[in-house]
Amino acid sequence: MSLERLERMLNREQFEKVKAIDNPELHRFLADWIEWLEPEKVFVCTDSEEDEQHVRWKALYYGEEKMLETPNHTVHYDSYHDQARDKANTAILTPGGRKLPFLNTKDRDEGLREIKELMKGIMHGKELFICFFVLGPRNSIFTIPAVQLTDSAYVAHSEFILYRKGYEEFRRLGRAARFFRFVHSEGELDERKTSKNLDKRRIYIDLEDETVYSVNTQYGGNTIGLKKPAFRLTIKRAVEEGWLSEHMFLMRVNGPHGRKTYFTGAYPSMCGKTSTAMMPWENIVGDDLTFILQVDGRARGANVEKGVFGIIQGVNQEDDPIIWKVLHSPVEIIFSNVLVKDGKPYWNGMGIEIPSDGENHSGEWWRGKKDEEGNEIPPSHKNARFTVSLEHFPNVDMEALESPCGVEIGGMIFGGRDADTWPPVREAFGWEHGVITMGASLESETTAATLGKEGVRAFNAMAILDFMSVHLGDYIRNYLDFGRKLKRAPKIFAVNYFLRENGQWLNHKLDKGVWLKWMELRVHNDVDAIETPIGYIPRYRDLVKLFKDVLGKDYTRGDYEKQFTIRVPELLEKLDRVERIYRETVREVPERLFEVLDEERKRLLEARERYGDYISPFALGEKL
Ligand code: SPV
Ligand code: MN
Repeated sequence: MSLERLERMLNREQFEKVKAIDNPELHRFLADWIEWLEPEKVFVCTDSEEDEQHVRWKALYYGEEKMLETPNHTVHYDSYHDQARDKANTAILTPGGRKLPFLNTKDRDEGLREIKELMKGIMHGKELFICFFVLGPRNSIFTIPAVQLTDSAYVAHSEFILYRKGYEEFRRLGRAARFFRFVHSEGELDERKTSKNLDKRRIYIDLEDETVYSVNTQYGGNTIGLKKPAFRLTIKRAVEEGWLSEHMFLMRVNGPHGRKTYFTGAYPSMCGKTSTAMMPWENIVGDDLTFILQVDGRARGANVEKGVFGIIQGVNQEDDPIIWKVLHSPVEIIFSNVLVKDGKPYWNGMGIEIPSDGENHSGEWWRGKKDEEGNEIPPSHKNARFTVSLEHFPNVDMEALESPCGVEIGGMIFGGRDADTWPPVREAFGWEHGVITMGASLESETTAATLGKEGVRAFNAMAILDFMSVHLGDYIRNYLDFGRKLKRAPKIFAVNYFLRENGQWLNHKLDKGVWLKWMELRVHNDVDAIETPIGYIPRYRDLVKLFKDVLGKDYTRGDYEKQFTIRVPELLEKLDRVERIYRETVREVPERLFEVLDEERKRLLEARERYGDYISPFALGEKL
């Protein structure tokens, strides 16, 4: 039945491609949506280079991307008001609109009705791309197949860069495929080829059918189905099935004598996640999303993706030599929302002179140009990005990237943007302590990665709150259970790159390279540490050596003392804030969470009795 409908709607060549997949459920889904969206034509992407090339060309042909001077480089613009994830118009569809803490939910029936209405006939005159990808390495314990429908060749193009092709995987799995579905339309476009009807922008996540709908937007975080839309679906599956789907990078830190130790790291957007994973002397596996499964009592991780949709602001030759080099080589890259002048891309904080006019996310741009609210428009948007495959990075760990069993995780890091509370690095006493006082207690100042005010301290458990799709209490319970099942749990660490004093940063951008090396040593118990009320911190002498070895820098006692002072009043206030959130807003959480927070509070109060409000690491047993 569905096949007959598809045969009517597709040309012979495209029809043969979908027919070759033995999956009636897929056929029904495609037939229903093609009928509904009413595209002028349909293109089905197999895994062939030719089909990928078709998509690349269509992005140029339809004007969603423009060529830059360097071969294989293109630029894409999103509407001036479509530069980040739209949290307000993103909703999880739940039966009866059941409320869940921190989540934007909407009644499922109503949401489906609304989104279908918005999408009826929306692809008139347009080409619909049907693409098949997988999350995780192909044919692995991590693999989840997914099909994307989109009328944006830019979105499809981005996905070819970011995900492993999945057409053959669909053919191999046939009826057994439990696949995700993504339906996207950029809607009507203006003369700049950017989405016009932003008032009708919606991103609705249907957990029941494992389908995400996205409409009247182009910004990647709203539209690239396998990225953040899929993330909501995988979090739900992970909690149901007892594994972890995390907003984490995955990287290799190189220890002494060729030792390889893998770390994951969860940080809210724009808090140093990509730049940590890109430390030039370490090796990247992934920069955004990691699946973690338990195999033989060990936590094993894999990158969900195979490319980077990274923030370009501040990328400069000195601090990010690898990204810089990749961005200046003729490999396939989509730049988005940057300034372009004479075919060259420019961005804020690139460390070289930027032209005083050109084209950017606001259209024709000149220095001093103001937006409707009278704010000066910078050369590039703060959330401007680059999209590139990881294979082009000289420091990628390809073996780990493609390993069907992932890699064993030695340490897990949680980090936020915090001006005054957490020290630059510390280690948890154990899994529970780390999950609760570091992951589940994460707070971070808001950034330009989402629409809305910046610089506001906000609770952001596991840096995942923007993407949460289940009750936070269930998510934390699953986390705690996951650790209990492990014979050897990864060590948990917390970092903070953003400590400030009188508006000045206390750390340099590259100091994180030292924290990573210290954490690597701690995973193998190669150095000891100072026990504090909030976990273990590094000894001064170990950091002196690491600063010298890693950065060639002298690390002063004064810097160490300032950075690693235990700030008891701020830490107690934070504990109170976090506890209040769990008691009053989240409510149903494992009791253990409150016990662990209480234990931490007791330790802090006792320490204050003895040492006062601000405790120097030297007072806690650090000797020269
Ligand atoms: C993030 O904001 O966390 C990103 C980019 O990784 S987005 O795709 O917008 O989510
Ligand atoms: Mn992210």
